[in-house]
Amino acid sequence: MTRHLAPRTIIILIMSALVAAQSVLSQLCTDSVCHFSLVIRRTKTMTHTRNLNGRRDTNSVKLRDDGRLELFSPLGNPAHPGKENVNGTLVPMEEVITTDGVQRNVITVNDMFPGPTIEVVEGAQVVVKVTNKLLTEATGIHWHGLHMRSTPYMDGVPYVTQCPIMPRESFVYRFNAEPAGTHFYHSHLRTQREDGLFGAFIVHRARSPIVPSIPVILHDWYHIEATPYWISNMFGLEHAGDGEYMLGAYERPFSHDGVKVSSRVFNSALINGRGRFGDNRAPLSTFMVPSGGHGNFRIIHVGPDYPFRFSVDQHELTVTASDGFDMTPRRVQSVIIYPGESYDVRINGTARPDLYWVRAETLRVGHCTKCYPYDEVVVVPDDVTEEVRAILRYQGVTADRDPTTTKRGCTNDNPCHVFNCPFAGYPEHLHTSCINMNDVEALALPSEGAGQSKATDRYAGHSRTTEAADVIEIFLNFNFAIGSSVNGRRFIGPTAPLHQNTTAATVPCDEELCLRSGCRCTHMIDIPYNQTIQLVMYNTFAPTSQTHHSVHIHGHAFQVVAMGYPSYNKTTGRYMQPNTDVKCKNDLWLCTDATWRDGPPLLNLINPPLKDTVLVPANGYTVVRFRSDNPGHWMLHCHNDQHMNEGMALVLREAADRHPPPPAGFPTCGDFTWSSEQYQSALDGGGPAVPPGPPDVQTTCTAPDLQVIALSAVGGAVVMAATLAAAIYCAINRKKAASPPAVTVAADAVPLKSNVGDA
Ligand SMILES: [Cu+2]
Repeated sequence: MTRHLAPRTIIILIMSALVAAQSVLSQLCTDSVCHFSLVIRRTKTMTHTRNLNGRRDTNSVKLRDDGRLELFSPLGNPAHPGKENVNGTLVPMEEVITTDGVQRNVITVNDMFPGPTIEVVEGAQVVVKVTNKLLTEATGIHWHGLHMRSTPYMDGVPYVTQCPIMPRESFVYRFNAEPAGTHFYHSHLRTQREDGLFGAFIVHRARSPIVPSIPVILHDWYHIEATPYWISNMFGLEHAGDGEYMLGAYERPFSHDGVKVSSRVFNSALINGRGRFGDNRAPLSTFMVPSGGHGNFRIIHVGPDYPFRFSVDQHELTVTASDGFDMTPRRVQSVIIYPGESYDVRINGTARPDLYWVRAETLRVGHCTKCYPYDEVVVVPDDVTEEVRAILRYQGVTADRDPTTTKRGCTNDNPCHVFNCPFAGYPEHLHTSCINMNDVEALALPSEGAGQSKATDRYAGHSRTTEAADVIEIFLNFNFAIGSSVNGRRFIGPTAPLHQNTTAATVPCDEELCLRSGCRCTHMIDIPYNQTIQLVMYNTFAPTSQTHHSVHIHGHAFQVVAMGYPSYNKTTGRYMQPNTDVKCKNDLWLCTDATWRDGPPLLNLINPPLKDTVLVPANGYTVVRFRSDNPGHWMLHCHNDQHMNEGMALVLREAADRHPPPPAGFPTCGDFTWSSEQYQSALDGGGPAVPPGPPDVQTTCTAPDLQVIALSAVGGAVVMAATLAAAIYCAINRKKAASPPAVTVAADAVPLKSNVGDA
């Protein structure tokens, strides 16, 4: 019988004896059933609301040169009663969502940015009522890193696991808090996460004391909201040329390995919702650490695009876990974190009591002067800095100023170590070495069985064998062959949750077409129950493999059993030749069918690290394993927002015959259409008596998908051909549509031959 305890949710501002964070509100619940309420709405940054004569008065806020915030109103003069005392009035920075000091619209959760941290104990039943108070947008919250065992329809992916939550509606999520560790929640509806719909979700290990910790939420930040950004770039992508907010080819940032970091115009970044644009004096987040003590930081990258290298001046980081899973601690100077990942790090207060810079820098070292082909890129170092800072303050230090610290140097005698590099190493002269995820060992803990995904062959030893009876190996190509895609398929999301089994809600993949020339479809891969699934996620075959990806799986964690890197020039750190372990079986460009060239590489099956989001290096590959013991529809996608939305995603339909049905009354949704006969029957007063028939013949062709993609792909040279192809496509479909049975023309399985996209 379910225990219905009175909710005893404790609202606390994290102010432990050990460590304190800036303005991150935590909701800690240690009960077996925990209730939370999240209210989603939009607001504007750099505004302040005050009570004035019994009414709420909202004004813009100006950032002064000294970093303080003052109210501002163009109406602030004696001619406007009630506004006389607006201009120049100082307001506490805690009462303002400042982001980077530039005003724009954002999404808040419970009026907070980032949203409140949810903290529960492993095994608790978590009940979250999400209320959508957005004006016109639907939403849905994904619980990133939680496995939703037995409740896959609670995974929070609109149109995949549930209907979107419409404006004014609420939806109650109810699920088990498992596994323990650092996770987060965020909108999974298109680009909504970028605008602020996120927060940390901490699951404390059962039967262990709750150790105070601080979420450190990283976010690359843009001065244009996600929707207009997306419209602009979709316009660019679909009409040849780059979007308004995309960098031109010669402006794009590159990392040491000669791989492009991003195509987005970098504005700024935020740590727990705060940063600075340029050299302005916007308030920054501050973390406190006791001298001689330590702080436990839970770093989460919720942002859409740029990876960050996180460090604290003059301090070592001890990395203890990633994506919630403990690993053998490693002491490093910095950790690189990609969108969707989390890292737990301990920082010891061993330096002189003072203020120190906390830094999250992008991987930019320069830009390209020869940008194509990707294996011949020439990168020229530049002094463009892309970073966000926060402040580490030793307890007792009261100085009200910025830190003046610098990073410690890396020398031959005292080299630096970087955790989770996307490449094999740094240029020699930097005296910096990489610890890659395949160098990492999981830390076995007594409660491993409960908290960590039921790992496979965990103590079986290193192996080259994938022939075991229950290992199913699936090769997945992430190399941008036709833009953001997996195995030559750009994902088209369904129009109704998959458990509804609405045939018309998905666009089937034309396998022959997808293999031959690429396609757009609702890409689903069936995996049987209770097998070891080995995913080989490869990103090879230049010239298209020009970016690293961070791939996230829902419903599982996986073991990272192997990673393969390209070859590098040791002096410069530059990429030279792609890894050749994976061999294409068909078209080299698309490579929708692949295998191992000489059998699988050495797989670490002894103590591989567990993660739910992992790097797939450019011109290399990553091999992961999980046990298919959690029936459901699970997204697998790149956590770069643009890549995902362009189609670098698929659904794993795991144990299709064992999906638990959603509870009675679970919302349903989907497309609606009706026929002329039904319409006539309605006019005649017959109403719904006529059974639903086929919809009307569609006479307007929807071929632009074909046309615009071809246009964007290769530019003007094929404009005429593409236009002609589209015309033929329309003509054929009109002819088809004119003959019974009538069909709608869907944008299905459109042939693609493009290298558009990326970002
Ligand atoms: Cu990606």
